[in-house]
Amino acid sequence: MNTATLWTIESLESLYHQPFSTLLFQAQQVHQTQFPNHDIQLSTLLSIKTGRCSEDCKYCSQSGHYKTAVEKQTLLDNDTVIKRAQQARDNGSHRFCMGGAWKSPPDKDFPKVLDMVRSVKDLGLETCLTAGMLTEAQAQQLKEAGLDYYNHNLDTSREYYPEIISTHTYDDRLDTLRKVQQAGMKVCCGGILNLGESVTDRLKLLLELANLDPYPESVPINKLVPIPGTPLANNKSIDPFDFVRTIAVARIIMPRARIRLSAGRNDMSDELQALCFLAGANSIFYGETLLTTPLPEQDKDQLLLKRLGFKTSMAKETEDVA
Ligand code: SAM
Ligand code: DTB
Ligand code: SF4
Repeated sequence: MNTATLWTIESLESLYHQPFSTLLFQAQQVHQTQFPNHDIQLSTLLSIKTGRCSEDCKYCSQSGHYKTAVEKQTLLDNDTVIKRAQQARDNGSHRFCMGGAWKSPPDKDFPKVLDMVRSVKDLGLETCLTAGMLTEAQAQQLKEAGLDYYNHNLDTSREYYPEIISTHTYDDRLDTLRKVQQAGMKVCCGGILNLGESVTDRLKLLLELANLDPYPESVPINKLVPIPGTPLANNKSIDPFDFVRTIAVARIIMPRARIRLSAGRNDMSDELQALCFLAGANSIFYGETLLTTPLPEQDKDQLLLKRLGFKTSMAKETEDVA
C-alpha cells in the first residue's frame, strides 16, 4: 500500500515555484533523513537490441520512423552480455540494465532475454530490463528469471504524450507498469525533460509517478539528448535550474526512491550535476555509453563523486519503498 500523501497538481505547483533555496533546503531535509549514507547508486546500461523500432517516439535514435546515424543490431548473444556485465561489475556498478528497442519483446527473442537476465543475476549484479510492453506471462517469467527492476518510463504528462508518441498510449504504459508490480518486480519509471513540454506537464508526470501504488523504487530523470534526424533534434535547451527544481520536487514527493540523474549528463557541468545531487538525485548511469550515446568518462565521474564526498561502495539495494 502506498500510505504516502496523495499529491495534487496544486501542491506540486506550490512546491516548484518556491524560491530556489527554499525548495532545495526542503529537498535536502527529505534526502538527508531518508538517505543518510551519502551514496550514489551506479547503473550500467547495455543496448541488447538496437534500432529498427516500430514506435515513433520523437526523441529516439532507435525509432524506425526517422533516419538517424545509429548502427542497427539484432539481439546480442548471451556471452557478449555476460562479458559486458562482468566489466560493469569490475568497474563498480551495482545494477546492469539491458535495453531492447522493441514495442514489446518478440516471442522468438524472449527466451534469450530470460537467459540474459539469469546470467547477469548469477554475477551478483542487480538486474534491470527495458524492453517495451509486457504480457502478464512475460512479467511473471522475468520475475522467475531473477529480474529485479523493469524500466518503463511515462516520459511526460498524459496530455503531452500524444505530441511525442502516436504508436502506443499512456494507458498502455500504465498497464505494463501494473503487470510488473503484480509480478512482484520493482519499477524503474521516470521521464524526459526538454521535449517542448510546459512546467505543468513535468509536474503532472511527477504526480503520475508519485501516485502509483507504490511509487517507483527507481526514478530516472532524463534530459533530452538531441539526436540528429529526429523531430526533436533542434529543441532549445531548457533552463538548467528548471531541471534541478524538477529533481527537487521528485525527491520531496517520492522520499525513498532512487532518483537517477540519467541521460543528458554528458553536456552538464560538474557544478550543475552537483546541484542535481543537492536537489536529491542519488543514482547515475555509469559506463562508456547510455544506449546509443556517450556518457562522461568513468574516471571523470569517479573524480566528481569523490570531490563531492559521495560513496559508491554501497551495499546492494535492499530498501523497499515505504
Ligand atoms: N523501447 C523501450 C521503451 O521505450 O520503453 C526501452 C528503451 S527506451 C530507449 C527507454 C527510455 O530512454 C525512454 O523511455 C526515454 O525516457 C529514454 N530516452 C530515449 N531516447 C532518449 C534521448 N534521446 N534523450 C533522453 N532520453 C531518451
Ligand atoms: C532511462 O530512463 N534512460 C535510459 C534507460 N532508461 C534505458 C536510456 C537513455 C537513452 C539516451 C539516449 C541514447 O543513448 O540512445
Ligand atoms: Fe522504440 Fe523505446 Fe525508442 Fe520508443 S523509446 S522508439 S519504444 S526504443
